[in-house]
Amino acid sequence: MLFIIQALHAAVIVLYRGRSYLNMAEKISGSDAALKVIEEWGVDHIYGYPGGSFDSTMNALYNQSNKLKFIQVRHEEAGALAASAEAKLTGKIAVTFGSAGPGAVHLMNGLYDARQDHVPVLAIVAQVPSTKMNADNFQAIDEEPIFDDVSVWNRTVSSAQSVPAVVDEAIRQAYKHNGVAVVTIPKDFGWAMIDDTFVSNAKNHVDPIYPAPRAESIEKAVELIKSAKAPIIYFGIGAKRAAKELQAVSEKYKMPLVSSVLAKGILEEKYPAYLGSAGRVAPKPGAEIGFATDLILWVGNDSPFSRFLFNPNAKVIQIDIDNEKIGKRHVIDVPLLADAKEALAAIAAKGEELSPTPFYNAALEDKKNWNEWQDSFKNSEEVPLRPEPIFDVLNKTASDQAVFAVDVGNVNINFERLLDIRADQKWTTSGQYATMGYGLPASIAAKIAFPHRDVYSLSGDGGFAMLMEEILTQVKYQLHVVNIVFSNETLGFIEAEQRDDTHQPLSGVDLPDTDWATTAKGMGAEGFTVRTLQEMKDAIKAAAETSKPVVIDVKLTHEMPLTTEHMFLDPAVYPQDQIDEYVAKYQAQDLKPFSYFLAQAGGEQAKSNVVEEKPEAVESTDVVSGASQHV
Ligand SMILES: Cc1cc2nc3c(=O)[nH]c(=O)nc-3n(C[C@H](O)[C@H](O)[C@H](O)COP(=O)(O)OP(=O)(O)OC[C@H]3O[C@@H](n4cnc5c(N)ncnc54)[C@H](O)[C@@H]3O)c2cc1C
Ligand SMILES: Cc1ncc(C[n+]2csc(CCOP(=O)(O)OP(=O)(O)O)c2C)c(N)n1
Ligand SMILES: [Mg+2]
Repeated sequence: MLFIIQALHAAVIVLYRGRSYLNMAEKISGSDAALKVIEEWGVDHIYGYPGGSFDSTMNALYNQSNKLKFIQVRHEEAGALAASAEAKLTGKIAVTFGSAGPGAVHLMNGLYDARQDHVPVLAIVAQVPSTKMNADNFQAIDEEPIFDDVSVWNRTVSSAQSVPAVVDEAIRQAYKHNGVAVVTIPKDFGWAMIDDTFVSNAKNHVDPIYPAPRAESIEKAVELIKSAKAPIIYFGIGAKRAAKELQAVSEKYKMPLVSSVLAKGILEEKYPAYLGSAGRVAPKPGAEIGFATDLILWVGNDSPFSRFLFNPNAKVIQIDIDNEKIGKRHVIDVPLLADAKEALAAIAAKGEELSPTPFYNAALEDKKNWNEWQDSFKNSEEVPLRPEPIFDVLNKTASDQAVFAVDVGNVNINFERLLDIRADQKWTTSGQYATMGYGLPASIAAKIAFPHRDVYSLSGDGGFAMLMEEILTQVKYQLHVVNIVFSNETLGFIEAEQRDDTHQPLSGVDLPDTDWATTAKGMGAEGFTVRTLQEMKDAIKAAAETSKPVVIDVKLTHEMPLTTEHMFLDPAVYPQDQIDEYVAKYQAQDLKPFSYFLAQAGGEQAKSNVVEEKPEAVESTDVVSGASQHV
């Protein structure tokens, strides 16, 4: 009996071994399997910073360095910001990582940037070995809860074998929800050898299809446009594939265009009916027009300030692909749940062409007046320098393919107003999250994603100092980025708020004069200090002649940019002494208010710049300009 049992047992073992021999898969480490999936999604580099808990994945990065390049940033925040910027610039998922504990926490600021600007980013977060988790060990923190808010999807891998499937799922979720997916991998799962059987379907991934507009809604929209006296188009980044259609609607129905800040670049700056953005950073025509309109065609725009920037009584037709956004920022009359390109094309195809109205003609004249005023400072020899000559040099020397990585501060105002963006140029900033320190990491991402384009980072002296260690990353990878620092020895954007909004004594905004050129040289980059227009021209020329990263420290005026939020120009609204003070402060003698051009064009004075019922939250808001809601 015993013999029979032993024989059966032996037979089972032979059978089992035979089966497993037949099915035997190749083995791969958990971390190698994770990286293989990332590569299959078309990613060829990954930003991060090593740590002991990430050794297994660093080993895999070493193994696969011919397919997946590791970009060693000098702060995990910069890696996450670079990934976010790259996703904004390319529309593709970008990947970043941090080691357990502090490395993970450092990622947070950059991940929030991706969250707020709705771009797909994968964050791989290391964790101590599974056997050491949850038992008060070195660098062992409960990572999942801290990533909950920032992410659209956030999981800790629970077995080595599932690592590749979980990474694949994370990428799908990041694309689906345009946000941050976080995968936390305990160190031992990264080392463990697993069956190399996972197959990703990345190459068959498809973009979503958005609903077509309803015919009856298009008809209603066209009727409203035709009966309006002062209709405008207000578009956002959601219209990025619809430049032609925006122009078609504008030209057919004679509607001036304004945009969100992020939508700068969808239309070329020189397009005559495009008045720039609305809001605090806006040029004057873009800031004024919203209070003179009676109908807004609101396209792919979710700007948080927008409800303060327009006549609250204006009618609104809103186009958006996301039903959560419909009616969110303004009371609306016609919802169009549809892709911007399709809905605009349908509107353009529908009605008869209209003749230019006094309102439309006034808008074009307003833009001309503003451009001439800005241009009058282009050759200014004022010292310390005004921003206009600096941006004039950039407009003349940057190529048609240039990429601009814009930090947060007054540089947003100056870039918005003074950089004459061209069709093939690209730019990025930290839009809704608005984090200082964005410029340098974003420039690294731009140069890596587009090595043949000329790349500029533009920062204030506050923003530059926040992540300036990333010059070392530019040096390490020989990234020829031209970094321009606008040194005004103040946190200017906040100084202006303290002066103009809250009327308080300046508090905590002053910065010391710093020699950024020497600092850059100490890090292995080229450095130039610019105090005059000629020095700027020389520095840009020298920058083109080196392959090293370059830092150009522009010693800028301490004066703030002209405020279009608290704009005292219209004698029908403001007392003359207030106008005189404003004009003298900003050398604005040649600027005329929109009402002047409207009267010239034979139009009626807009009543709409008087807000009939002030919303509660705008108690301190200037009713004509929609003053600051920034904090
Ligand atoms: C210092 C600073 C100051 C700023 N000041 C201003 C300011 O004064 N004015 C200003 O405008 N911004 C300002 N910003 C930027 C601001 O914070 C927001 O980031 C920006 O206004 C959002 O722009 P958006 O609505 O175009 O983009 P998002 O917020 O990304 O919204 C895009 C919208 O488009 C929709 N969409 C996407 N795809 C499509 C499609 N195919 N068809 C139709 N709809 C689509 C989305 O559902 C969403 O509703 C500032 C930023 C900084 C850093
Ligand atoms: C991380 C972070 N901290 C604080 C702020 C608030 N903030 C917005 S702009 C700004 C000042 C920017 O100063 P600087 O970089 O010198 O540019 P400037 O406005 O002087 O040109 C500050 C403090 C922020 N947006 N991000
Ligand atoms: Mg500054």
